[in-house]
Formats: sequence, C-alpha cells, structure tokens
Amino acid sequence: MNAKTILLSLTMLALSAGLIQAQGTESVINVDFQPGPSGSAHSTTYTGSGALDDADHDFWNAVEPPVDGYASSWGSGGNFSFVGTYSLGALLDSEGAKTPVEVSISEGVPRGTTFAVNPENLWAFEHVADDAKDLMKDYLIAPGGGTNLVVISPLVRGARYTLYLYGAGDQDAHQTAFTVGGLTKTTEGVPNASHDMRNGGDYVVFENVEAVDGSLSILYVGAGSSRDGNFNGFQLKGKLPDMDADSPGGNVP
Ligand SMILES: [Ca+2]
Ligand SMILES: [Ca+2]
Repeated sequence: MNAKTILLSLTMLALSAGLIQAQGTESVINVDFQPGPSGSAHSTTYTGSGALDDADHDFWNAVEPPVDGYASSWGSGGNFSFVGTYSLGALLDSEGAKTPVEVSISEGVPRGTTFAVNPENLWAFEHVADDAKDLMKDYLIAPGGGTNLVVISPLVRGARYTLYLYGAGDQDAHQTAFTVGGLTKTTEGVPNASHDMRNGGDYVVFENVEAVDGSLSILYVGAGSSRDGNFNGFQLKGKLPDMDADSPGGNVP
C-alpha cells in the first residue's frame, strides 16, 4: 500500500465516520406546499419520489403558511393570514438530515391563497397526477394574475442549482409561469384526465441557476384563463452551506 492509497483510505475512513465534511457534496431539498393548519382538512404531506432523480430518498418538508381557513366538498385552504413573509427554516434534506436552508413565502398583491383538493371531489381529484397525489393535490396560489414570490436561502454564493418547480391545479385552465434568474418557464398544467407527472405539464425544470447573492428567488404567476398561479412544491439540488455557516449567504465555494 503506497502513501497515496493510505491517505485515500484514511480520508474514506474519516468521511464514513463523519469526522470531516465531504467537499462538493450535493444535497436535495424537497418541499411540499400546502395550506396551514386551519385549512389543512384535505392536505397530506407527500412522501416518495419526485420527478428529480434521487433514488431511495423520500423525505419532503411540509411548508404550510398560516391561512384564514375553510373546508368544503370541493376542497380546503384559505387566504394567507400572515403579514409580510412567512418563513420556515432548518429544512431537512431528502435523507432527513438537517440543513440551514429556509424558505420564505411572500404575502403577495393581491394576497396569496392556498388550496387542497378534496379526494371525494372525484372530477377534480382525478386530474391530479396519479404518481404524486399528495404533492400535487395541494398548493399555494398567486391569484388574479398577481405575481408572488418564494425565496430559498441561505445557499452558497455563486453556486449553481437545479430546481424542479411544480405548478399544476386540478383542471386544464391552470398554468403557472415561473421566473428564476431572469428566465421564465410556464407549465401546460394538467389535462382534464388522469395522468402521471409530465415535464413541462405538471412541472418545469431550471438547470444551472446561480445563487448570485446566496439565495434563489422564484416568481410565480397564473398564465392560464383561471389567472391562478399554482405552486405545488419544489425540489432543489446543489451544494448547501455548512450548518454552522455564520454569515447569511453561506460559504464561498
Ligand atoms: Ca401535500
Ligand atoms: Ca403540495
């Protein structure tokens, strides 16, 4: 065994023992948007695979902004009841490990709302993607053609990320235009028929998006005749700041 092999073996041993942090390791963070507690009668937190390839890692963070709350035979949800922004920090990655990453939801103009399809509302529920019902049946809504904002931070300044953004409602009138880093992509939405999730239909993918200032801003707005911009959840893949990062924006790579 030469010196190089010994060093490699020691490094592998230290990595496996968690003594040193792997440099350049990419993580995935999964977020399922759904109504807060007073509107959650028909929402369920997703567990399982998203469209992003991340085998055997099934954890999703439920991000549930406070809402004024209702439930009906159609569904449950309500308008955002917070002022300014609602943030949820210390999101877990898809393996269930702690991260410093936080997601912030803006109140919006007009005020944002939420919805979760009632599974007994068979016509609408059938249009929710079969392979991820609990992710896609509940969502944030930027209503009335208004543009709203979700921010993910802290990320590594200057690092590049992959984002899968889910934007589908419960019928074919709902399309969502997402803008990240100056680029806009619009979902075609769901057909009025049963289906599995489709790239470009139920979700859009942004690759190599730079977190210029250590954060990513996602604008979402309705692009269909309903004028509702639905945002069901997202998957983020890339390098995350250290847990002990002491400055906003994390570590320079
Ligand atoms: Ca859900
Ligand atoms: Ca959702």
